[in-house]
Amino acid sequence: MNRTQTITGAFMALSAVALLGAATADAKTVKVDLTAKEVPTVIDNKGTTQMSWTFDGDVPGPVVRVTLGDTVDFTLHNDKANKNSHSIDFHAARVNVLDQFAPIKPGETKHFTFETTKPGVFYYHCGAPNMAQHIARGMFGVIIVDPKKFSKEYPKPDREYVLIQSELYPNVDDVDQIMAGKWSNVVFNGTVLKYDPVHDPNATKTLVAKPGELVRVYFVNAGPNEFSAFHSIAGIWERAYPSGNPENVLYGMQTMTVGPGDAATFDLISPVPGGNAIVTHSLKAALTGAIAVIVFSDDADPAMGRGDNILIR
Ligand SMILES: [Cu+2]
Repeated sequence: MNRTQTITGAFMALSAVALLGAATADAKTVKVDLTAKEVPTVIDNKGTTQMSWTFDGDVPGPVVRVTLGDTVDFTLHNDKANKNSHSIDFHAARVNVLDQFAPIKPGETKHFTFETTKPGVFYYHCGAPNMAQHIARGMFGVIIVDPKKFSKEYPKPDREYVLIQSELYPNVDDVDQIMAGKWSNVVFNGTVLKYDPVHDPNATKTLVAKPGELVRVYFVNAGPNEFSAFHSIAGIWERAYPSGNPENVLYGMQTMTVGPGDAATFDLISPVPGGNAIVTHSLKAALTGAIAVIVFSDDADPAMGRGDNILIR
């Protein structure tokens, strides 16, 4: 090796160290605690409740949000008042299903860490048996792994919303009914027509944005059984990103299939004031409850679709 090669080699080694330093310097460890709670939750705009199984008492569970490269320091608590074992399955994690994702009994805790290695929008859910029942009763949520930077193909949004599709079953104690897929309603964010005052006069909320704003929807299909044909009535998805990965960019999509257990990110811009209706275009599902209205107006509440208001309770 001559002197130039030696110096070049040494420089490259130093550069690699510097790059590694840069890559890890801003990576954080994010502590996440979730508690499995068996509690009643509201399933329609009239206030009807069902005996749900939840993360932290809400359906869906809390939004977990980190940046690519962050380490999630996770603890699951199974509330001692519960009657059932529960677990966690993070689709953003690469671990051992028999260890980290194993169920724990009421009163127990499970702790593990994982590094986020892919950007995007990922499902999390309980995986305790019968898994279909634990999901149908409400044990699901989303973890968003933001990329380190925006790009031309993945621009900074003006507003962000989370929508999670799932099924409601008439009798959540009836595992056979759930396994047969005999749901009564397909819903977004746990409630029938939660953001649809057009079809349900008891609905009080909609999603909002201004005309021309870039609205980013993080969509999860929790299932447990139905596919989603995700569509914006009177809109066109500007871009769609399967699994929410900025490298998976599709342009000008009208409808995109998102299977149970999958997730995707969708960008929407309305050039005009008025409304779009976000649905699964599988109409037997939409017309039982999976419709969310987004209202575009110049006086759209600036607090909506930002910060903690990306999942509207
Ligand atoms: Cu569970």
